[in-house]
Amino acid sequence: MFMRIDHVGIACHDLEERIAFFQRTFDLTVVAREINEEQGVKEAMLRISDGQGGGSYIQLLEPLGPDTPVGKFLAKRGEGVHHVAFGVPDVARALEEVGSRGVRLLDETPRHGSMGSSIGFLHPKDVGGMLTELVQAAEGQPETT
Ligand code: MC0
Repeated sequence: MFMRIDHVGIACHDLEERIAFFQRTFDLTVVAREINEEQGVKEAMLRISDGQGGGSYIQLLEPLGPDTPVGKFLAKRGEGVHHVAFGVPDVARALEEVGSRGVRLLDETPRHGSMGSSIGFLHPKDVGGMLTELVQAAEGQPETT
């Protein structure tokens, strides 16, 4: 079902500060920035690789407010890894399959994610404590070719 790790999402208080850290420390480059109102985040994608199975990224996430998933996470746990996202060929089908195997879906149907992708989240309590995202890359993105 999983093709690759699409991205690791990292929660931070100050997006610009965290981007600068990843750029100067790991020589990563920002390839996309977005405000996703539905998810309550301002985010940046930093490319790690364009491997044969598709790209992989670090996703830096700053909450748009305290009453958002990332805002609540920061208040409770502080900065750090917020979720891991796996690339799948068909996110609607993957959600249906995983749901049928007993994992609670936070999204019954796919939502809009970074860089035009379609995404769905799985409940962390059903995945060993790891908030898990499934990602289907947008048409035309290297991930789907
Ligand atoms: C909460 N929990 C986590 C967690 N957030 N565990 C691991 N990783 C996380 N990130 C744990 C809590 O500690 C708690 O455990 C239990 O899950 C329920 O959490 P809660 O605090 O009672 O509930 P909420 O209201 O904070 O909701 C948590 C939940 C929510 C994961 C359901 O954040 C959610 O629906 N997330 C999916 C959407 C999302 O995260 N969007 C932002 C990224 P205990 O043991 O205390 O019961 S958007 C994004 O990333 C997009 C742009 C993209 O990739 O393209």
